Amino acid sequence: LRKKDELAIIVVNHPKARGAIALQGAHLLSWQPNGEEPVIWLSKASYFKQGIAIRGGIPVCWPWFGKVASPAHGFARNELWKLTAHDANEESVWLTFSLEDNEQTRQIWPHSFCLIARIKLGITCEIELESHGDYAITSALHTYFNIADISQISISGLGSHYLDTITGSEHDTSDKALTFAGPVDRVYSQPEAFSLIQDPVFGRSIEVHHRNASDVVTWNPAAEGASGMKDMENDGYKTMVCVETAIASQPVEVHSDKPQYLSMTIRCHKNESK
Ligand code: TA6
Repeated sequence: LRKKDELAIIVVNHPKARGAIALQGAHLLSWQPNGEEPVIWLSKASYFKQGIAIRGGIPVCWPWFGKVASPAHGFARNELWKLTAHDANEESVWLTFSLEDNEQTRQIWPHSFCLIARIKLGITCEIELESHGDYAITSALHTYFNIADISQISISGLGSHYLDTITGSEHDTSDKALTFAGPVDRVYSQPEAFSLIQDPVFGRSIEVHHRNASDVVTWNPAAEGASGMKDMENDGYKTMVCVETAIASQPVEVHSDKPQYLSMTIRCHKNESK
């Protein structure tokens, strides 16, 4: 356990991968499988302060996604979680975190709940979020990926229908892949089982497998968006892209006799020739 400014951070050092997780938010800050460039992007200008969301990594957005209420993306990423279990073998390390309702959360959202996050780090990275209680939620594993150059990557597997949250309009597209020439903020509501980020400069592709997600959200703020964010350096947007495993377009019901699961697996592949 280490401290970065105000936050307690668990550092993982394993023969197959290195990583770090903040107890605030059960927030994965980094994951680097052996022999790879870091896969997860973390803003150099992020705050590490109690109650303030970290910029980058994998924020757990829960019990809502977006700005439908305050705080944006729900309160789970701003709360202090408990490490309840951890273990390791030759292949990976796994850690379990939990968060339950408290006075502060009940003031924001009047429900009792238990939230469990399981994080497994090795040659793949897996996160599973398990919600218990009686309520409806939207949610996301808001993953920031580390890429070489936003103008050169493409993302496929997103499906043909999306809501452009910048303009508020819905679109059908026949584009096989998404590329970036300006701000992008989209909710794809008919995604394939996995998204594929092609990064020709790093010479790799990243598979993001989504489970129990109705949507995949893609986001890059471009120069204009980044300049308005104090916790992102001006050119920070060039080396990040968010591909988010999400329940965003329609809330899901959670019942006490049936927990709700949202999960993803990330895996890197080196291109044949660089
Ligand atoms: O997932 C995309 C998004 O909802 C964007 O609209 C953008 O605001 C981003 O998330 C970051 O949100 P945050 O509350 O962390 O600043």
